[in-house]
Amino acid sequence: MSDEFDPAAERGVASLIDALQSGRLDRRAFVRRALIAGLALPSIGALLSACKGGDKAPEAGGAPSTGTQAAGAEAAKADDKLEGELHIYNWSDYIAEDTVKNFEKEFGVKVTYDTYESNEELIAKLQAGGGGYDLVVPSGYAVMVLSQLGLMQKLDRSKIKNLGNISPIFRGASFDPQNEYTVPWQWGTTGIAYRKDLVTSPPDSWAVFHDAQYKGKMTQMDDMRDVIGCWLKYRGKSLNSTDPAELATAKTDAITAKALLKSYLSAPVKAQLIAGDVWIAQLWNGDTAQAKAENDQIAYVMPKEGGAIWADSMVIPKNAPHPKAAHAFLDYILRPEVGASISNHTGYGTPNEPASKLLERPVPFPDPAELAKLEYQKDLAEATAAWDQIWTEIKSA
Ligand code: SPD
Repeated sequence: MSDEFDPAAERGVASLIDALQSGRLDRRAFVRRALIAGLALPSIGALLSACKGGDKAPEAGGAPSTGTQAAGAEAAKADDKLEGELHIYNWSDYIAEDTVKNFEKEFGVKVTYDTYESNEELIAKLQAGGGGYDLVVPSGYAVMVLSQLGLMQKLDRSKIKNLGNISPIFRGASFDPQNEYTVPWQWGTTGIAYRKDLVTSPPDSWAVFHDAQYKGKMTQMDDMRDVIGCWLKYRGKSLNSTDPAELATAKTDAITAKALLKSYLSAPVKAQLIAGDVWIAQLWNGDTAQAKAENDQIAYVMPKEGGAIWADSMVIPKNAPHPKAAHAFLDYILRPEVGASISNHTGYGTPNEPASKLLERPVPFPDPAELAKLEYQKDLAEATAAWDQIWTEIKSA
């Protein structure tokens, strides 16, 4: 049911009652609007029980309520008035088209939605104190960095009633063992996307980026962790290595590959894969699935040497200006139908257990044999500076 109606009329209690009775507002939206209009809780409860229209079924996720007592409880719940705005900073191509629109409509909150292409971009923005964001979506290792920088705030779990939908696999993660700061968003892997119709044989190793026959037709991601990480995996090392000798070899391998690359490009490479300008790209599984939906000659492979698995989580930055709206969004995302819609659109796996049963194309979590080839990216701690230096040298080679 829509709760859209003329904002000018919203100020009048009479129009609120009219909207409720005519079904243009459901009970929850009525309570929220009535509180915004300055009505006291007992009056709202009395109005709800007096209004015939208030007997209509509440929208999904709301509790059915009858009579003054239930209406009062409903009103009390909604007493925690949401701020009118919410600022979200997320990876590009990582949400369904209607996720934000539906939230704005239901909760009466105006959302500003900006995107980034790497964890490093996000960390730099928050570290510089910029953005004024209420929700951001770092990967696990970046959560650890934000935690050390004191840039996150603890969640008020009492405001997130759908927390029970999170699959046990995604609880108690090493980056948030007590589940105090994060709500998982999506998970995925980093492998190779390729054009079946344009390559001579399907790639099965990171070595394909050293294959001169594809010069100018390949890209690697514009992401320090993924590029250096893949060259470490290529040599049988951990993608979290801090060993100087291993990192030096990874740098040499990366520079050898760079001579054959068209560019370093992350999510935006999809358009070039679809068009056939790029034949082989280091890419995430979900972004590859999005490209495949446009051109079924696109395929994805995890190289035999293995690669990265990651989970990205929503967190509320320390000085978020709209924390109540942020909590409401977290709870909304954890609804099964909302989580499923995001995964159906992005092609990534959902950490939401009931949502996983609603997927159009299920993305099963890797079995133990597959997991053995994969590695989670971890915080590099004091070795971050060395990685930064190597990445700068690769980029400028
Ligand atoms: N287009 C969405 C991509 C999300 C990738 N997040 C994780 C990256 C880990 N290196």
